[in-house]
Amino acid sequence: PKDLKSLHRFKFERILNEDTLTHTVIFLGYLPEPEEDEDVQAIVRIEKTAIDPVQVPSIFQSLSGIDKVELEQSTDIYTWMFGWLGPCRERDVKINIICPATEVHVRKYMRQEQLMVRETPELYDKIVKPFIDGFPASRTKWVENILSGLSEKNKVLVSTPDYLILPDMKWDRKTVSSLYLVAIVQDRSIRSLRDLTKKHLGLLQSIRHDAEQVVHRKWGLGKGSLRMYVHYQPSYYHFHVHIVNANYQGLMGMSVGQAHILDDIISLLEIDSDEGPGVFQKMTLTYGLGDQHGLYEDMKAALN
Ligand code: M7G
Repeated sequence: PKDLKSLHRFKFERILNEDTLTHTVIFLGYLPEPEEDEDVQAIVRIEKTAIDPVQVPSIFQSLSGIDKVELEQSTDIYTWMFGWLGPCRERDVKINIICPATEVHVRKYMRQEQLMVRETPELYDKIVKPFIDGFPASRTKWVENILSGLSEKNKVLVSTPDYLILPDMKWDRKTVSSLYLVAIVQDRSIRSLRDLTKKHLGLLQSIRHDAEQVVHRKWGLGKGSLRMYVHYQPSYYHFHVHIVNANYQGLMGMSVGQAHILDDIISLLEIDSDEGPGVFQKMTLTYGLGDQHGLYEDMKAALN
């Protein structure tokens, strides 16, 4: 099949595979073959092409190439929506807008060189803790808006006095294979993984349990279908857990060093001693830092 006419003769049978990360779908079906009487089996892999930087100015720069949008959510400085590039089409693009964007946002989204750093408890006290304490409350306003019911209220899936579970902004709320939820805790004193102690075991176990229950109830996902993790360093220093479909692999935020699996965190706290500082206050945490990250210069200097 080399032209549109022969493509139109494709008889679809079933989907062999789909991958939301690479934007591909693979069909099994049948196509006519000139020499054969009957149609023959055919595999068709369709991949959405990458956004071409040369085309970007004409289609996207003024955003005028976008024909239609459907607003998904708008909260604080974050808005996300779906866009169509023409009539009679599947929705083409997901559009995330940060406005007004701070310098921290600009730096976060820039291409960056990574440096692996080892954060000892001493470096945490000297460099990282003051950095975290220096963040203005406005940075996590979106979190406060969710916790107080000001935004995304109708999307909350689990609500307890200790935490909420709701769809992450990264998810389209439709494609189960890329399911992405986030659990946000009420306790503002847990700024990051570093603050977790044995006393938080119940909270973490309960988040794990509720996440499993809700995805089973709502989407029929069984045991073992979720990958739950905590970022260190996170972008937002208000404790939250990423809850992702186990089959949705290779995401940006899944790197070794950055994503700490919730089950391991729970296990480490379970075997931790009851006396003195806990394991996360004592351990050296190693992670990659982008050269635009606010900690980069100080942590780099500390390497030498
Ligand atoms: P993180 O580990 O602090 O940073 O995770 P990351 O963005 O580098 O992963 C914060 C998580 O919260 C991310 O998965 C975001 O997609 C998600 N998130 C961020 N904002 C601003 C919102 C929001 O307004 N609503 C929802 N539902 N999720 C958000």
